Amino acid sequence: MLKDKEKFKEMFLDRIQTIYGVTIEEASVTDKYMALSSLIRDYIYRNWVHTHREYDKKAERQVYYFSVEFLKGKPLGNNLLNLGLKDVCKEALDDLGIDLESIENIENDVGLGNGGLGRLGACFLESMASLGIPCHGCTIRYKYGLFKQKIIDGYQVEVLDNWLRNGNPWEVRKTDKSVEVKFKGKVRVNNKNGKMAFIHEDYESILAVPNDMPIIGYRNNTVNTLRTFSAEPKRTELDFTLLSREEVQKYIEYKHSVESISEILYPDDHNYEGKVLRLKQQYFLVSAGLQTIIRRFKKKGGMMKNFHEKVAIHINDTHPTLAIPELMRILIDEEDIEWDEAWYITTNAISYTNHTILPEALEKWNVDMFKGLLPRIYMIVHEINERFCKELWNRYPEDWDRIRNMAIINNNYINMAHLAVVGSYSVNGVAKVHTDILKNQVMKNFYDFSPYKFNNKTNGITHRTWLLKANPKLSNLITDAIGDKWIKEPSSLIKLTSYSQDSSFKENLFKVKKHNKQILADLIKREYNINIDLDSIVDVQVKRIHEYKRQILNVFNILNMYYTLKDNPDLDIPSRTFIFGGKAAPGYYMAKEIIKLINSVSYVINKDKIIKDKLKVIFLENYRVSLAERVFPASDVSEQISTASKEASGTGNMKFMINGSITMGTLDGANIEIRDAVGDDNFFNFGLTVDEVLSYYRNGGYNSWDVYNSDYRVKRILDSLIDGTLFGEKDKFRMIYESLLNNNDQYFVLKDFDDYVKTQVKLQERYKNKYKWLEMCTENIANAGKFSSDRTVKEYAKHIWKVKEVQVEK
Ligand code: GL9
Repeated sequence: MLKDKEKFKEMFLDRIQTIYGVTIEEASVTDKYMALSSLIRDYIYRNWVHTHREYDKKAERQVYYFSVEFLKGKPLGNNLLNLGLKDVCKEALDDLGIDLESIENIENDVGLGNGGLGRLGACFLESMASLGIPCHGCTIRYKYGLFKQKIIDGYQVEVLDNWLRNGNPWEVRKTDKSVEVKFKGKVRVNNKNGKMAFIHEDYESILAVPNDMPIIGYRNNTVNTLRTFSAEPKRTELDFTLLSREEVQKYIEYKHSVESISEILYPDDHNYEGKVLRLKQQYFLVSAGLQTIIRRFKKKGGMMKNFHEKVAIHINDTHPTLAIPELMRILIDEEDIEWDEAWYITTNAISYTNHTILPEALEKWNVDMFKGLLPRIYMIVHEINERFCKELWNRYPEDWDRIRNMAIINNNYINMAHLAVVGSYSVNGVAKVHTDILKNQVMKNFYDFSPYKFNNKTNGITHRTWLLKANPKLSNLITDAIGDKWIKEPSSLIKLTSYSQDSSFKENLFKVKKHNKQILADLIKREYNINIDLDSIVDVQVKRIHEYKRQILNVFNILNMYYTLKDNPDLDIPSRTFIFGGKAAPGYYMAKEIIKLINSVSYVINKDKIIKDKLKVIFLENYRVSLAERVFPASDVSEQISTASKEASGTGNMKFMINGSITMGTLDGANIEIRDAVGDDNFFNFGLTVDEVLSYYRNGGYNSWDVYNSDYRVKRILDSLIDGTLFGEKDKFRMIYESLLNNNDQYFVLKDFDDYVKTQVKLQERYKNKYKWLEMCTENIANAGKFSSDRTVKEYAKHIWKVKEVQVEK
């Protein structure tokens, strides 16, 4: 019914009036947004229920994807697109004098994630819904998503992201499906007829209330679910008049402590902090998730001994690893199943993805803290460890070093990655090189012990969000050339290869890029009052700010260009626009200094008339999914310059590629596979390789002072960080200076500098040949199909989860 414009208008107007009690003239943009979104949500409701019924009937196995992060962005536009309602909605609203874009703009990003890992989860959910893979996302309904970033005086300032302030029109609260999660207390062991029973007593009880958000497949009647849990006190309707002051006080404390569990998303990426609240969040998620899954499974007549055959539990990184002991607990304590059988079911239900090898990100929980919070779960982890170590002993008698090295509990800490590997049937990395590093270095012992568990699943992105939605002009151009099959089958983008020599296609591609640059330029003008040259090379590095991602290297190249231009303002080079965006973890001082450095460089360069506007540097405030959708389509160059071996995969690299940007990159993560796909001629590669970096690390690094002393450019740049010549203040960026020189440049910034600069010069030369450049763009788009998350999730479904696609009929 919504497919008809007149009907659409009628229903929309009706909703505004009945729900918000206002006329269309009186309605605020928020009223209109709420009305529109809730209208769409109700419209899909039948398909939503129907999808789940079809899954129960037809699916042999269903997937539950556990992740503490899902970075969705704004749902409205995606939902309209996937339902095929975008055009009719726009036309209907136009008739009413309402601009759809302004409604989309006021929607809050669903920012329940930090970066790549959380965004990957969101891409996977979209792809799975679009393919009809029976998958349900499970996460925490954080009251505040990732902080909003303000830049004040060049520094990052964090502001709470109160994304639920106006309510969330997409979610449906399922109070009746709430479950109880238990913390603290004691475990009493009962010996019943020679059988042990474990009774958890004096615990603190918390209610986990599910809220479901629809994940709408692309024009296939399928609506999957993202279930988010909020933590709430068990007793809500208290009669305070009957309570003493102390009791009221105690209740309020209890309420706060409960609610704090689902209050904030930890804003740290790649950084593990042993905070008890985080452990609470992790257990809260897996316990609530598993309980609702099992309840539904049994209600549908499932037998627990077959649980693993019907249910696949996937843990996205180690954060939900407690799913392993929690499933054991439920099977043993509640379902009365013996250890061995419970272990069989658990280790055939659970699979695990590792997303990083950075040691600072690997979770290790202090035993005493863990025991206090989760006494019964600790007993189970302890037992898993005992049994595992025995097994190791049988296999490697007397090899104590190895056993200690592989143990789950060691030195009073619980190693969550070890628990994840031991308790799951599949362990995958997220790009070939990352999986190789896991197998041959970081988890070598585990790979030797159980090689059959390890496999690679190179990441992907949903091309429907990142191309079809974000870049409609390019999508139309592609469809005009090769038809629209690529929307459902992204591998058919390869047909564009034959257009790489077609000058009219390339001319159009050029126009599309320029159009997208104009949109971004307008935004930059509006927000920062900076003019950017549409003919300049738009060179972009957007991602979390981190030393290993080496924003500093990018800045150093810019400073080098700046000095070169100052020395010779008439140099014949294409003008360049360097764009940065990204958040720093609030407690990560170095990352915050890097933001200040970028802003300071931007300030100095943008106002310098001598270089004749040949260089512009912009730091985009509050980089997030919805802003990213403006950035990728407008970019020419994609900066993917992490220290080789550090970036497990990267996914921004893929979003750039599919929008026709050329990668300037190290051979790290999925960059390697991108280069293999497009070929050396269509990729600018520089820097140390993984093997070289690892070999340096084994031999204690290198001496960065040597580079300082031998390369006058490096010396000049580094000196300017502290001598006051550029930034007007002595010692301004001493912290960065020290990390590169006296702390030995852990990330090889200075080591890779020369090659990076040379490769940037090569890129500039190549840009001068417009058609050659456009040929490269075309090749990149043509080969981006394999980096669609459709490909990735199909691999997960086939090789890890063993689930089949289900077609949902109308
Ligand atoms: C990450 C890796 O660092 C990325 O290289 C990878 O692409 C993504 C998704 O697999 O996972 N691991 C990780 O902890 N983060 C990643 O981006 N961090 C954040 O999500 C902030």
